[in-house]
Amino acid sequence: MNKKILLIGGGGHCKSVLDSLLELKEYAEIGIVDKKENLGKSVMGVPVVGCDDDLPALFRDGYRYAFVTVGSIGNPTLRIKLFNLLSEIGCEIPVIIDDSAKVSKHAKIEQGVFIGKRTIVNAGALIQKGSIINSGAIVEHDCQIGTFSHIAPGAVLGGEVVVGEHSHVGSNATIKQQIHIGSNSIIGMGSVVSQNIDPNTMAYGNPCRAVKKL
Ligand code: JB3
Repeated sequence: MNKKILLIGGGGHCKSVLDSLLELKEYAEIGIVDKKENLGKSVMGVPVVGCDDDLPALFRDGYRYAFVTVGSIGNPTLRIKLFNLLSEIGCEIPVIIDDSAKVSKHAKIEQGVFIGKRTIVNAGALIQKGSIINSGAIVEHDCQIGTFSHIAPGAVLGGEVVVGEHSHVGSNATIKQQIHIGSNSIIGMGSVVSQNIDPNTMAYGNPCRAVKKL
């Protein structure tokens, strides 16, 4: 085991990912990349080894793997920018799945996806690149989660739900089977969604209703 990995962003979401990663024992060395002012600090005992400008040099130093650990609550722009930067440098961007998650062998999980503690991802689901399935979320059979979306803690998606790219489903929201949530949309926490939600829409409540265009 001589694999080295960088986690990009050393805040709250990094702690969630790091906790899973440390349990997996897959990497010999872990380093964090954050803003310049955080150089020399550490997160859960893991050092901040550089900032974004240092990424090419760190790659040459043997950090061949990297993972975006900046989270997103409704705006994934920074996650996307950092993911693209890692791809340009040539870093291998893995999938990180907490060992308490139950992910079907018949689900497809693309690169850069984080699947947190006590989640369920059932057969036939497709989780596209850069998405976050956060602690305790349930993504039922045949769901599709678009790129860089975030299914927040405890959200429940019934079978064949489709979430477009760059969208956010808030904590404890419940989405009825076969519902489509458009791209770039935000579903407020605790919402109960039984009708399709358009792209670029913020919606919340029970029943969930569109409240503004984004
Ligand atoms: O709700 C949950 C369970 N998790 C939330 C997660 C999904 O999103 C969490 O509670 C937060 O709301 C949020 O986590 P995140 O993105 O880690 O936010 P924060 O705790 O504010 O930490 C952001 C970190 O990214 C800080 O350490 C910043 O210095 C760092 N950062 C900001 N911009 C950056 C950049 N790091 C790098 N490498 N490059 C940047 O451009």
